[in-house]
Amino acid sequence: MNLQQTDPQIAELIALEAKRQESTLELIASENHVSRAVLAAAGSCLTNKYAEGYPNARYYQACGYYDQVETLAIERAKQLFNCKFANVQAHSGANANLAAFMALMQPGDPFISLNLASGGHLSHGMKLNTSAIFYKAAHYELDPKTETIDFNSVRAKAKELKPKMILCGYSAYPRMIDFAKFREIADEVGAFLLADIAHIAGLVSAGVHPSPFPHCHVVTTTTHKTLRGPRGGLILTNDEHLAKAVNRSVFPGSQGGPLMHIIAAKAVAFHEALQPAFKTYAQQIVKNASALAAALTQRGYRLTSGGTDTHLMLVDLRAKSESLTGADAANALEAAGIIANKNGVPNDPRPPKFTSGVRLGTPAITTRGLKESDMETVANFIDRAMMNKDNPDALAAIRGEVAAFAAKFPMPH
Ligand code: DSN
Repeated sequence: MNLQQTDPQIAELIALEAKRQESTLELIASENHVSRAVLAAAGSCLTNKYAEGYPNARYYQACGYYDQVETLAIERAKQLFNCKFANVQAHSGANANLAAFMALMQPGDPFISLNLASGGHLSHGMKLNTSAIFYKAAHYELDPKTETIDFNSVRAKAKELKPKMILCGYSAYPRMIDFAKFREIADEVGAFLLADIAHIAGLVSAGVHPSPFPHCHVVTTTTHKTLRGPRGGLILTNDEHLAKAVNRSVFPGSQGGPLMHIIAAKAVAFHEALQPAFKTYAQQIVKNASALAAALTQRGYRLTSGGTDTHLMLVDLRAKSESLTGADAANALEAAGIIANKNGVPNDPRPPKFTSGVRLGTPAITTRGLKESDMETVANFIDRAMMNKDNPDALAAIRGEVAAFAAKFPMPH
């Protein structure tokens, strides 16, 4: 029996969600639209089996095809990121970070990172997360003027705290990361350097953002953001000893059976990312972000750090309207068919529930085929929606225009 016959309620909800995705413009910087090939692998019979262990060393029988699938995923990941070792089993970015922490540190060891409020991630030492519960988290800062990484602050914190690990890589940081500079500081204090490239992985693999290798000891990422694969994690290194520690930290350290259907889908996504077309795609993501940033600036919005080098931008709404919160803006945008998330800006006086900013990203709309010339239209929708946040009729009218515009850009096949 198919899904429609077995469970019409869930089938209907999935169909509605597909319609929602098609008729809106997805600007959440961490989301994307995967290919049918990735969807097929993720929805395959590989979900049926346990394959605890690693290729050719499993704890269950009949893993022959799973060994081949995982080996393909590993080999493709290594080729894509030009490194020697890959673990493709991490269920998510947070799990990948947990395993990397376990491989690089002992419980109680100190590390430094950028805090969540300045653009970091909750798995980088947010007080309620395992990263802060089991390790000693401290934070370096952004330069208040440039709103970019303050390397004086990184060096000062590193010298003061002698961390076991320095973490770079962020969730809401629009500029390129200077991995070499981080490594210089890590070496000065004898720390490991961990990069979480979850947001920029697709850009890195396409050579549009500098690689964390050879500078970083370990690199973690998700596979579903700019990399355009299934929801999941990935851990990379060039160091054989660390690779073994990472493997142990993933299984049996922090996970049980791998999600083999998702690992197959990761392999498919890596294959797609190795094709020349993906490089063009990644370049277009950045061109679109830059064009959208310029169009918003022209309309009176302030972007933190003055713009973007990547796929995302952080809009500080206060320059346009002192009373417009990130929450208001994101709600108005959703009503107008533009999907984005509220986001704190550096030193945001408003709490995370409201914030003074929204984060916008171009990976998903670029997958749908939007180009720089379309960014004026997108900026116009965004501006009109936010300026009409209290006018439901205006928002409904914009929603209709957005749906008609989105219909011109089909989902990937
Ligand atoms: N939730 C992701 C993001 O939106 O950046 C990070 O895990």
